[in-house]
Amino acid sequence: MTTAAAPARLTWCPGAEPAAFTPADLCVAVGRIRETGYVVLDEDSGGLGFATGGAAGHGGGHPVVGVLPPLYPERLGDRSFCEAHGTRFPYVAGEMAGGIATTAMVTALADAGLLGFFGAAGLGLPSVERAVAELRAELGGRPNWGVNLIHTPNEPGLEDRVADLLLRQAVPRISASAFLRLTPAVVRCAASGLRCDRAGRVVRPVRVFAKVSRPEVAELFLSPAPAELLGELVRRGELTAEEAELAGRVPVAEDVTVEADSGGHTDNRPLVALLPTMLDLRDRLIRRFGYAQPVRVGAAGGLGTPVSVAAAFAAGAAYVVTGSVNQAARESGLSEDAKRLLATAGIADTVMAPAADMFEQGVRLQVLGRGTLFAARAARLYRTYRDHPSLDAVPAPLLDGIERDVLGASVTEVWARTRRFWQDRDPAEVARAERDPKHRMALVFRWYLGMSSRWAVTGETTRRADYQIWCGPAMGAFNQWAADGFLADPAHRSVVQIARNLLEGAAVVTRAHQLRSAGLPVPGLAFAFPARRLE
Ligand code: FMN
Repeated sequence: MTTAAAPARLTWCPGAEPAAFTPADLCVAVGRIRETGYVVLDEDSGGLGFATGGAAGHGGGHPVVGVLPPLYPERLGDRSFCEAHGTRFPYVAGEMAGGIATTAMVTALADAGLLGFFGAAGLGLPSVERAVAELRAELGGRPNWGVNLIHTPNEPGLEDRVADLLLRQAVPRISASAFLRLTPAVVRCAASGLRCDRAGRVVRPVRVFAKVSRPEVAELFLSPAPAELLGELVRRGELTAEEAELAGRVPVAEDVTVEADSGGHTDNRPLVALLPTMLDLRDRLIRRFGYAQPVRVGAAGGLGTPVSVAAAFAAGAAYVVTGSVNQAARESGLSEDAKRLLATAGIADTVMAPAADMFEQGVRLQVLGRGTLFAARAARLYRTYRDHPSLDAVPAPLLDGIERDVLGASVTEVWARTRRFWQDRDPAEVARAERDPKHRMALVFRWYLGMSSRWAVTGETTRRADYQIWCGPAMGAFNQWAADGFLADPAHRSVVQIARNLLEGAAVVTRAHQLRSAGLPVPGLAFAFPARRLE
């Protein structure tokens, strides 16, 4: 009878560097993410250590109890994300309204293998047209760039015109946001150009990303478009029968970004609670509809440090989306003066304030609360609007205070300016305001909300106390993390260096966690990744 020889045990011998056994040495070793790593045993002490380099074999040296393959930032998310969008990294810089996410930002991201969305919301159609033309000239047929299509229930015509423009100009990625229901415009974006390849797979030349914070809205985007909407678009000649048929087999969006507590519009939900709920919903809908292609859920909201980004990937995010932190980048459209205010934000320096676009409904959004009085002043306007039927009905002392402390002008002057603006943009608004004094009050107060964003963009320092700067807790977290490294200098804050550092750091944090869960004495400091210049 023969017995098989026991396989020789794997051992590791040091090269230039010894294995790391102490907490201090482990802090350094976790950074070697691109090398194969060995969890090794010190037979004398029984302690576990971590080694890279050297030589693994079957001779002397430390016994190897585990092998960790190289860990690349490129691979932290769902592999299909990079394939679908032609990116190197599973990373998106979200749109920022009013052109704060500039064309320069989108181009820099695309050149670095990332994906960015131009911030079209709040801009008139001619400005969006110019931006799209510029991006097309710069980025041509590349897939990794896009533009925001924001739901504008108060201006449905605008949503249709922006959708028309994006499709006409073959913008490859469209980020649909603020939708509470599907509209013909967003379904048309999702279904236009659908065709079948030889293997019978549905091919999408234009891909819609959906940004959602509620399961009921996520479900709409994770399901095929409703037959009635598709039928209507075919009848109108905006989709072919084949496109509509194919749209019935795929979800409206194959990339759904779950937005937790973020800058701007937000439901303030914590990512760790929201993301698993949405991942579960996605899985159930994949089973229900039997999709052949991957459907990805990405994470947004609160991501401003390597640890947060690592946590999002560890929780199953296919990709990550940042927003607030990119406002501090060199390429952001925000004024230098406002960027300096942002740089002082701590984790608790954000507040909720009335939103210009849904002021009348009492919708609020998250803004910077430090160094500006915008939130308190806007709240005063909202309370006044809610409690009075017209400007004439507002008691004189209250109205005087609003004119002096908030508007910085009389309501008569503001109405004259507002009237001129709406006369150009949508005369029906003027007609309505002249019939309905409560609506007139809303338009006057919304002037302040609109201008306060503009002042922050142009750097109108006389109105610094009125700056409206959308910002979530990610910014304070970023400021604290960035204070000690390469990104401490505002000149180093390019959107690409921010992204690359968040991803590189997330990979290091992931490695630190791998080692900790393998039983090594990894200290807390190993999870701290100081930013550096990354090529
Ligand atoms: N999201 C949109 O869908 N449309 C917008 O127009 C828009 N504008 C934004 C403007 C600013 C200044 C900021 C900070 C965010 C904006 N967002 C907008 C949200 C971002 O695209 C992103 O989803 C969000 O900021 C991510 O969360 P974070 O702020 O915690 O990083």
